[in-house]
Amino acid sequence: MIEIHHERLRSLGLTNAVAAAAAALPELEAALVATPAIAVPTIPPRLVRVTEVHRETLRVHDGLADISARVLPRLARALQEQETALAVGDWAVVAHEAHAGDAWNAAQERPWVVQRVPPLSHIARRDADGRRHPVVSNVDWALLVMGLDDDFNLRRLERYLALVHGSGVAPVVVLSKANVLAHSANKRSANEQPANELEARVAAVRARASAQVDVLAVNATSPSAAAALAPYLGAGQTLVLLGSSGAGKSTLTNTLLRAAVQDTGAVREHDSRGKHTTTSRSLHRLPTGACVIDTPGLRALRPDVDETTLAASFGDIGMLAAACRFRDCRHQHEPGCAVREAVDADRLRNYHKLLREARRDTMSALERQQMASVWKTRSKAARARRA
Ligand SMILES: Nc1nc2c(ncn2[C@@H]2O[C@H](COP(=O)(O)OP(=O)(O)O)[C@@H](O)[C@H]2O)c(=O)[nH]1
Ligand SMILES: [Mg+2]
Ligand SMILES: [Zn+2]
Repeated sequence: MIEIHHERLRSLGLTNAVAAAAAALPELEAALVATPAIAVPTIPPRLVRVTEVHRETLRVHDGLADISARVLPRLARALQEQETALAVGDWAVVAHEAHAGDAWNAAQERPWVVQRVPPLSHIARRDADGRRHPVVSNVDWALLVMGLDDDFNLRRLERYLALVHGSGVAPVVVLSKANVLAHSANKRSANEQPANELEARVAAVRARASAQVDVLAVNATSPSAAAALAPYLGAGQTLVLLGSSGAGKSTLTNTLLRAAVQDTGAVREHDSRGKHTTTSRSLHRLPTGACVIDTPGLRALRPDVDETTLAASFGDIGMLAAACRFRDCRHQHEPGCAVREAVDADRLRNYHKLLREARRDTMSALERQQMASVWKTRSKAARARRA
C-alpha cells in the first residue's frame, strides 16, 4: 500500500481523481520483487508530484519537502516503450530503499520513483525527426503567453493551440506586454489610439482561435495580471506557461508567486554570460492553492497530433469543408472550395504546413522508406525528362 497524505498533497494540486488513480495502481511489492538491486523498503512508498525533470534525476515533492530521486530503470524502460517519460506535473510513487548487499545505513537510502500514476492530461511534442517528447502532465490550463511586441505571431500561436488540442488541457491566450504596446504605439503616432492597436491585436487573435478559448491582455510585471488570471488560479488547479523565450513566462510566474523566484530576461541583461535564462520546466505552488509550471521556450515546436486532432484544432476549416464542391477537396486549387473562400489565407497556409508535418510524423518507418523511394524515382524521371 502506498501512503497518500491528502492534507499535505493538496497544495500540490492533489484531486480526488488523482488519488483514485493512485490508489488503483498495481500492488507495489510484487513489482519490486523482480528487481534484484532493490531491497526491503524502510520508509513506506508514498505519493509525490514531479516538480523538475533533469537528465539523471527528478525533483519530487511530497507536500513536506522537495527531494531528488531517480527513476527505477525498469519504469524508465516501460515508459520508453510507450514512447513517453516522466514529465513535470506527473504524480508518482517514491520508495526509499537501501541497496541490497549494503549494510543498512540511513544515509545510503535512495529515493526511487517506482511507479507513475497514469496522467489525467498530458502534452507532448515531436522533434524534427518525428520522435515524441513529453512536455507536462496533469495540467488543467495551458496559458499560451505571447508578447504584444515583436513576439506577436499568429501562426506560432496556432501551432501552440494545436499542441494543446486533444491533450485534455484547456488553452488560454495571454498576451503580455500590454503596457509596452501602449507605450510604443504612443510614440509611433499621436493620433493613433494605443487602445485601438491593442484591441486590433486581441481581435486578430480571437479571429484565429476557436470561440471557446479565452484571450487576455496583461502586463505580466503588474499584480493586475494575477487578478486577471484569478479564474484559473483556484485551489487544485495546475497551469503551464508556454510560449517563446522572452514572452514573459517567468515574469508572470513571479507575479503569481508574489516573489522573484524565477530568473527573468531583465536579470540576463546585466549578465553577459546569459546564465539566468529559464533552462528547465519547474512546478511552483501559488498562494491561491494552484500550481504553476514555468517552462523555457520549446526548441522544436511540433505538436504531437494526427490529422484528425489537427482538423479539430482548426475546427472552422473542417466545418467549411462540408460546403466544398468536391468531397475530397484539399482546399488548395480545387474550384468551388468553400474553405479558401472564407478562411484567412495565412491561417490556411499554416494549417497545410501543420498537416504535412503531422502526416510525416505519423508515418511509419516503412512508409517513410517507401515515400523516399517514390520521390527518388520521381526526381530521376524528372531529370530524364529535362535531359
Ligand atoms: N513591460 C513589460 N515587460 C515585460 C512583460 N512581460 C515580460 N516583460 C519583460 O520581458 C523580458 C523577458 O521576460 P521573461 O519573463 O524572462 O520571459 P520568458 O523567457 O518567457 O520567461 C523581461 O525583461 C521582462 O521584464 C510585460 O507584460 N510588460
Ligand atoms: Mg523564463
Ligand atoms: Zn475546399
